Amino acid sequence: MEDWSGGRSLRRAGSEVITAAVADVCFTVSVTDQTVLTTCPRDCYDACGILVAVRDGAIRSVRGDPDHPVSRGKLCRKCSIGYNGVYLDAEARLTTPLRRVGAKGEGRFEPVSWDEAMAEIASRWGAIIDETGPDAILNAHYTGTCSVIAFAFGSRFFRRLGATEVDPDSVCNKAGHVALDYMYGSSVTGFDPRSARDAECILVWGANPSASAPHAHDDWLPEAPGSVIVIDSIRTPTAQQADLHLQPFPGSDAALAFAMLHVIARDGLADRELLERHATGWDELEPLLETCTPEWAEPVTGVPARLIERAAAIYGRGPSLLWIGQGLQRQSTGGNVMRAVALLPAVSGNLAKPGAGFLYLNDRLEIDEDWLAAPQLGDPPQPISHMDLAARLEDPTRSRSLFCWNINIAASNPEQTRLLAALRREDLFTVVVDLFATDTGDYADLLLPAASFLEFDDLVASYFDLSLSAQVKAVDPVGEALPNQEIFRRLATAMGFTEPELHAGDREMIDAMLAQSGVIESFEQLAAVGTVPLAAEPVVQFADLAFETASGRIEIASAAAEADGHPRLPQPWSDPRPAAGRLRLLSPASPWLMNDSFANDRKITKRIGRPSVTLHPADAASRGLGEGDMVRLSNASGTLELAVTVSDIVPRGVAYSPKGRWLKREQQRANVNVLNDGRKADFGASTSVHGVEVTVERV
Ligand SMILES: Nc1nc2c(c(=O)[nH]1)N[C@H]1C(S)=C(S)[C@@H](COP(=O)(O)OP(=O)(O)OC[C@H]3O[C@@H](n4cnc5c(=O)[nH]c(N)nc54)[C@H](O)[C@@H]3O)O[C@H]1N2
Ligand SMILES: Nc1nc2c(c(=O)[nH]1)N[C@H]1C(S)=C(S)[C@@H](COP(=O)(O)OP(=O)(O)OC[C@H]3O[C@@H](n4cnc5c(=O)[nH]c(N)nc54)[C@H](O)[C@@H]3O)O[C@H]1N2
Ligand code: SF4
Ligand SMILES: [Mo]
Repeated sequence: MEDWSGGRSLRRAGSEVITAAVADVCFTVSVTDQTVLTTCPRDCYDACGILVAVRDGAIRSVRGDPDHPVSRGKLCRKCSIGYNGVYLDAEARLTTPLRRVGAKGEGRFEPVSWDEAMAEIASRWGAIIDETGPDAILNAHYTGTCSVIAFAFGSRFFRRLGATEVDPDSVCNKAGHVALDYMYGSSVTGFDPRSARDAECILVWGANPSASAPHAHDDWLPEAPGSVIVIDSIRTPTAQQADLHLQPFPGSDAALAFAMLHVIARDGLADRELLERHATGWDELEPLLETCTPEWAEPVTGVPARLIERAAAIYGRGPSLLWIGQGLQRQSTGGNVMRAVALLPAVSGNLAKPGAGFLYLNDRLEIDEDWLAAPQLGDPPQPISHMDLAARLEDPTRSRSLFCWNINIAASNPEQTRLLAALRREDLFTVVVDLFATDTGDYADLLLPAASFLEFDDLVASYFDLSLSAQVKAVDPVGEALPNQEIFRRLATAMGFTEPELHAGDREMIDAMLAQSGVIESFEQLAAVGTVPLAAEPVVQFADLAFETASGRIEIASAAAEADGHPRLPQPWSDPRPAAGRLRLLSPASPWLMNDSFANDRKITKRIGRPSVTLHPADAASRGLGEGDMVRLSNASGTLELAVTVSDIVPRGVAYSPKGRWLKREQQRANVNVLNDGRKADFGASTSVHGVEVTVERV
């Protein structure tokens, strides 16, 4: 990932003969094909460069751009199959607007025209606004696509409408954002991955790049000169490949962080000058560290004291990068965990110098957020959390319509049984926009076809690398499908909203953003190279040691957190272990799925096989279970039957079953979220899905 710009020539649609074998897909690009350079806009760290071979207006193949610094000619296993499979399958894609004719959930529809669909929405919403107010319309969305316009344009529309937003990040990573905001004043100003060249150590904490950032796993980490430490409750492939793996019990990471800080302070590795001049609260924190010895942490976290000593010594010496995963904070005290882990760079001085810093997510493209969001269009009502969505949808006085786009709540949200029951409400006017007929779509009154990223122009800003890329239209949208933003422009017209912000064209917006960013002059130039770095040289995180907190310093002690009802300082907490007979259930990213996308791809379905749960050999043995046995996972929210895999990649007391399966393709018409009670994390009303506990018994 070192070389971003060197040697990249400007390329345009060309002709070449290339054969590439990726996963189990083989492509042959013929001389008559036109190739289009574009970018994967999914919710993924990698933001791969893509080459699309097009012949006679149809896509022949979608593969990695060999010249792209991240993808290097290779897409991940899921996209190399899915983008050549279900994404191009006109039978699987939605091709026309649909109106429900069957019962809710049944998935029977008839085609209607876009004009009819828009008129129906405008008329239903007009009545709701008159009778109840626009806040009874719920806007649920997330990151189906992360390309800038397709992601952001809807927010302009819903702001004008006055709808209630379901806080998108609350289903994913909100607790972490809130925690890092308290301490550093920003959660999206991460390290520049290119600075790995100056790092003696990369610590990956609660992220699993082998699934969620495949190219970071394949290339970036192995090529980094420093040692790699992974702290993950599961021995993931990234943990297996690391120099050192610490395997704490889920939810015990704050205690582990405190023990590492104990070693760092004890061994003279604390950066007292930085703490004195640029942080608040070190004097309050240091006494808390005294009793948090590695010997104290060993039984609390399950990590041997000697490994804590080693990890703290290597990380503390530095320079070190700390990658803080999103999986880490999906715990009931996930906000506290994030604050505790985020102490490491501040206390050890692994900040503001080459090869040092931390990363949660990067959002470094300089575009005018106010211009993009257009706050002048109206003050939206108080958002609600995805954790409260099922309850809100149960209440007909507070929810009369639901508009879901860029998200498949039936598969990804908590309280699955309760949510589906609420979606069955005849009086809940439901509109779903997607590429496919998802489970959520089956409950829609109107189901609208979205164009895929291969079918329109946009911009993509990686949330890992400091880069900007072009999403370039390769072919016309399938059938009558439309990009999200065009759907919102048509809705604005149907609602009689005339504000120019709601009718801005894609090209106008792309040009404005490129001008604001100052990164490159024109979309043509960007499209020709695919991806450009935001800066020529690796950027040093927080180089000026200025922080956007109230004090302008790193707030180890946070008055803002205290005002929100949290402890002033991060605490050396750890969750109680599950009660006897229960296991902690982790349901993180699958390497074969993108959240719940691709679960309808034929080849991928074959690859992932039947749904399974991985148990530690001791937990399997104590229940008399062996490989392949069927078990029932249960708790107060629901039950799920799964096939057992026995492996010590999970610690004793932990069960692993990845997320993302489609309910309607499962025998039980449920997925792992049927077990998720939607309990909130301590910060940001955010998900604590990795805190779910279950009993496991033979079927
Ligand atoms: N048990 C469990 N549940 C989880 C998680 C977990 O770890 N465990 N993780 C949570 C997390 S981190 C997240 S982010 C959520 C994600 O959950 P979702 O947001 O539901 O997942 P995605 O598959 O990314 O995207 C949703 C839908 O967007 C559609 N889509 C793609 N492109 C477009 C487009 O251009 N326009 C429109 N309108 N639709 C498009 C896709 O086809 C897909 O159906 O799930 C959460 N749920
Ligand atoms: N293939 C694929 N890639 C994806 C996604 C996908 O679904 N599939 N989803 C995308 C999205 S929306 C997101 S948010 C990111 C998420 O990407 P990640 O940040 O990698 O998050 P997760 O996959 O949820 O979990 C990462 C790891 O956290 C570990 N973990 C869980 N609880 C704890 C704990 O308490 N302590 C410690 N130390 N470890 C813990 C899990 O074992 C898991 O290996 O990935 C993105 N990329
Ligand atoms: S999902 Fe990630 S790894 Fe896969 S093609 Fe897209 S950017 Fe690359
Ligand atoms: Mo996510």
